[in-house]
Amino acid sequence: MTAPLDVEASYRAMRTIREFEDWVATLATDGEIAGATHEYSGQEAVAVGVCGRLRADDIITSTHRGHGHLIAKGASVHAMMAELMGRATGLNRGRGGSMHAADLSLGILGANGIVAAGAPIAAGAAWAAKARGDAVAVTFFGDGGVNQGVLAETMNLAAIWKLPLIFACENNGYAVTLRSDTAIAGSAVDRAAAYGMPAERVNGMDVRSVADASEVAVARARAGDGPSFLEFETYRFTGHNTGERYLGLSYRTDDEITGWRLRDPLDALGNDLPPGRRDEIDDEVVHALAAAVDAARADPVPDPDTAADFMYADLQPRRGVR
Ligand SMILES: Cc1ncc(C[n+]2csc(CCOP(=O)(O)OP(=O)(O)O)c2C)c(N)n1
Ligand SMILES: [Mg+2]
Repeated sequence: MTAPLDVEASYRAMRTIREFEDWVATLATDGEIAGATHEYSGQEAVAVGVCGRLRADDIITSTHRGHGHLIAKGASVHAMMAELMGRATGLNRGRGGSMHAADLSLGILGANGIVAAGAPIAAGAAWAAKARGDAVAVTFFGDGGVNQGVLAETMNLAAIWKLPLIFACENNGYAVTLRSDTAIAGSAVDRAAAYGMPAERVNGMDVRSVADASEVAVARARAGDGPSFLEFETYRFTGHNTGERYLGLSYRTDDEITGWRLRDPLDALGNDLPPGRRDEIDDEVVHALAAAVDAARADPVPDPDTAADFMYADLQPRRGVR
């Protein structure tokens, strides 16, 4: 038996991610966020379902499409927005931006601009966690990450070392414009199963299904029984990044997008809330995000004289060197 879902908290978290991404699109369009940014809208049930089954001391590694993972793991929306807007108050003092945002105090070992590169980092964190106690690690990656060699290497090590690691594959159907069903030979879950770990395909538009599958995988990892692989079937409602809206690409049909929008994870769960409660939460989230954006706008940018600060960690003196 899996634990019941906290419907209100899960809906609030998903709504917060959606509102954050709507702001990101606006701010990127207006030039208040520099460059293109990858939105997570449509995939909220995955981040919230997985992270809702983690403890504060558990670890995640994220991707280039990372805002949802970070918010679901508890990152401050003000500090994230400030980070994206290059402010000194940002999660990483405005130096990382969307694809390098991290908060080690929350077990967030970072978004990552390199496809699947979070996997070996999570494996190392899982190895350390196993040596210290019973924390677990989750690595998020997309269908594009499935074909990266580093993922195969990491799955092998995780299985052979019985690491407390969950491979959370978000199959949103595309790697940029490349359809996953034309790119992945065989299937992602069959590949994972070949390493001797449980591997399952899960409805990634339904937060309950995600949470239930995650709970089982987390319990297995915490008990010392090793890694699991979960392939979440999901969809990104917007383009590969905020720049795609100007490109007029036709790799997805309107019918396809509309069909997936009918499965919006916020509607699926929002309908379970008592009458009127959904509107109240929506209002609260809208106000909270507007306040976060206002605060970030008012925050200072880093002093140019500090541009070279924080480039290197303070190293321990080398042994034998005085
Ligand atoms: C190793 C590597 N190869 C190529 C890229 C360029 N790139 C950035 S995102 C992306 C697509 C990733 O697709 P997927 O893993 O399915 O994630 P999604 O964008 O769908 O969330 C690619 C090819 C990269 N960042 N890293
Ligand atoms: Mg993808």
